[in-house]
Amino acid sequence: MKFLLAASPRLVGILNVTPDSFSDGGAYFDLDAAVAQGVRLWKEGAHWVDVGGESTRPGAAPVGVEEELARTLPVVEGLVARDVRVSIDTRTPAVARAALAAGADVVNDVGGLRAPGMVEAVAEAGAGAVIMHMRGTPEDMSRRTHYADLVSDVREFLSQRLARARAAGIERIWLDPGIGFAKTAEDNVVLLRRLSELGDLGAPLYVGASRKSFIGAITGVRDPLDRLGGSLGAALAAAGSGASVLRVHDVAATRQALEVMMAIHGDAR
Ligand code: HH2
Repeated sequence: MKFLLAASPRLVGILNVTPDSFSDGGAYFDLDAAVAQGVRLWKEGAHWVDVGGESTRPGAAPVGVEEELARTLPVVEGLVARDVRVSIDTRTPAVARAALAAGADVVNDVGGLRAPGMVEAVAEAGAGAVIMHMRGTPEDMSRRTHYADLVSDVREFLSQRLARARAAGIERIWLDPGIGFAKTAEDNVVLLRRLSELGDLGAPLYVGASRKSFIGAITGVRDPLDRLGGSLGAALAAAGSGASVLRVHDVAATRQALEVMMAIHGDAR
């Protein structure tokens, strides 16, 4: 494997304000606990704290707009008031608009900005966007894992959504292959192995592999909270294949792993 790293990837710290997220569900389902965790991730070196109010684990049912707003908006406000840079993890334009009005910097949309009005909400606010590949919705995506050609499908989707976002005037865009979204465990491994093939689409790459179930499938570790080692392995592999942003639960540990990797393989060596 050949590494050439111009710069260390930026880290996004995950903050799920949900009762049911697959690894941190319930832990920050309280305003004070959520804001404290967001500040902690920021101090550990996150470039953004990604606030989400809807679990997107396989099979998860959608949350209503009012509920998603009630969960996320006070947390976004609390973090912005503490000078934390925030991204909002949502598929819902009304939630995106409210979070951006409250000072969020980026919309992270696992739906790839497909909801009517989402592209406009991001463009009008002058915000950045993460466009992720998924098929269907979290509720039905586990049944939509049959691809004629996985990497081509992901490339085609991302490049079409990128063109649409650029045409609307969105300038800061990251592209995400959607690890764990309508993919088998093997698909996730293939996408990470071939990540560099997405590097010429015209926008930097964003990868979220932290604690996901393919790590359990590889290692046999069942509890997501015990998957730090596997998550670091995935983070380093993604960094070595050109990812510019890594979305992680464990910011301090990932930063430490990247510092060592950069000292060995970075182009400043
Ligand atoms: N993964 C999750 C949520 N949002 N956003 C992007 N851009 N990329 C990802 O891979 C991604 C994401 C799912 O992980 P998590 O937030 O930890 O769990 P849950 O969806 O159960 O809240």
